[in-house]
Amino acid sequence: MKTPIQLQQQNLAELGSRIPVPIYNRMDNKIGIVHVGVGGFHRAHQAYYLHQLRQLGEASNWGICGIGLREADTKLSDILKKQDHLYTLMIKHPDGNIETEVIGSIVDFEMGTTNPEKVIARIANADTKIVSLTITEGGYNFNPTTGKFNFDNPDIQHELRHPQDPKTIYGFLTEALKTRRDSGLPAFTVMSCDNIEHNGDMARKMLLTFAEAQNPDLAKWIAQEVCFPNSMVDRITPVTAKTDIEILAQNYGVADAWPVTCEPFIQWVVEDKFSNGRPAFEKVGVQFVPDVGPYEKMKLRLLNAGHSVLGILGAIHGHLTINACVEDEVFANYLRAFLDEEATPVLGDIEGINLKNYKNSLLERFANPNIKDSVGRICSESSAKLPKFLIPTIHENLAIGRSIKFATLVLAAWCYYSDKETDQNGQALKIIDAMHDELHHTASETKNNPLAFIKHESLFGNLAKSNNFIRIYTSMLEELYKNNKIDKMMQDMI
Ligand code: CS2
Repeated sequence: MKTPIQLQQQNLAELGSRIPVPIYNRMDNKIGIVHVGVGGFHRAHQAYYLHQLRQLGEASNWGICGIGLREADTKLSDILKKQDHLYTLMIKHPDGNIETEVIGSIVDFEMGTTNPEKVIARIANADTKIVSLTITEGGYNFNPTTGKFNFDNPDIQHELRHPQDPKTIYGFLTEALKTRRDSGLPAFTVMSCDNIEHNGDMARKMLLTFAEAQNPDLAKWIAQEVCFPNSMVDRITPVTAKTDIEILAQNYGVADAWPVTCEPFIQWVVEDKFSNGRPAFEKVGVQFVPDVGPYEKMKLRLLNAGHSVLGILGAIHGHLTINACVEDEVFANYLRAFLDEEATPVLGDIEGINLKNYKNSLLERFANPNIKDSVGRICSESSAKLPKFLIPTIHENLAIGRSIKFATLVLAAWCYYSDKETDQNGQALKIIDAMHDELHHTASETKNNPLAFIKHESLFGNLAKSNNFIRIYTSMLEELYKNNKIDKMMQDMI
């Protein structure tokens, strides 16, 4: 066993005999991209693409400065600072092989909670050409049913009154854009990389709504000067486990406090609309297209919704990982039935893509036994995910009188899960959701009122008013509350 070497810039040469390390000079890197919301996904995706580009000797003006806007980001910020912003990517293949590589494209990190002025200055700096976002589906501050900006959010209220003390992405972007406009600098591109349909359009609409309320003149300038490309991003990135840190230290001799693990598959499809230039990402496999809409819809309604189907049903059955779900024939067949009979018919035309192959590849990716993507990660923040991934499929099928049963069982199971907070064997479930308390409260009224849970219009729209939906949903709830086993119910439907 090798004694692990601390991951740090000064040790890169030595580490290079153990695993691949950056061969470019990180120190001469200008910061061209400010990325808000650095989690595992950003580090496995955009930062990895950029790292590959730099390995080719390109993109020296496009270093990344990470930004954290939540207290919870402090841990990663501290770890990255100690490691000179280096981290290891562990790409886990289905055959057990792990490709490891030190990634060097992130070169700085700032916390908006403690250093808001520094963050504003960094975004307003002339070198910054792109501000990219992975702030999660819930971070856009809109009501998923009405699509309206949520002005009730106290942080939004605060920054409207105190533009110089921003809290959310909207406050930081407007303050930095104002500084740029006032000093005659060009705007930057706002590039959303979240799993939201028309993510760029959504970011634009929300930012303009906020800016109009804060400074209508500035809003006009933003509308003219800032581009918001839509994009589809894809790479399954499970939560890093303690064992990953141990494997890296023991088998590769690298001491990294927070490596990132991911699957081999990677995809990024982006609209080529940038206000102030961009790296030549096409050289490392990024697809630039005029309209990303069909790709986004396909990915959200098949992959992400597929995850949620396995996640919620798997959670109450007692499966712990996504691969355990698809190894279970009932779950695999059920997923296939949902994808074929409900998700696909309302996708519309996806030109140039063979959907059958795409769905086959999803099942293979979900089955990767080596990444052990937890059902808990998939179910976390379901209140932000299901209205974007799954519920639109129900609405669209209802409108044309097609099957809704496979998706509806997921909503009934979500109610049961939110009420009981245990699986069907009585094991406690750890539920992570910004709406946890409200969901638990309404779900626990189900016994007296079977429609209590789906009354949240902001999540379910008007499903509670559709007789067709109510009939299927309530009979499923009844079975679940009689403690009929979920796998038996699924088996009977396929
Ligand atoms: C997952 C996504 O969070 C979820 O529910 O579906 O994180 C998914 O793994 C990624 O979007 C894959 O690109």
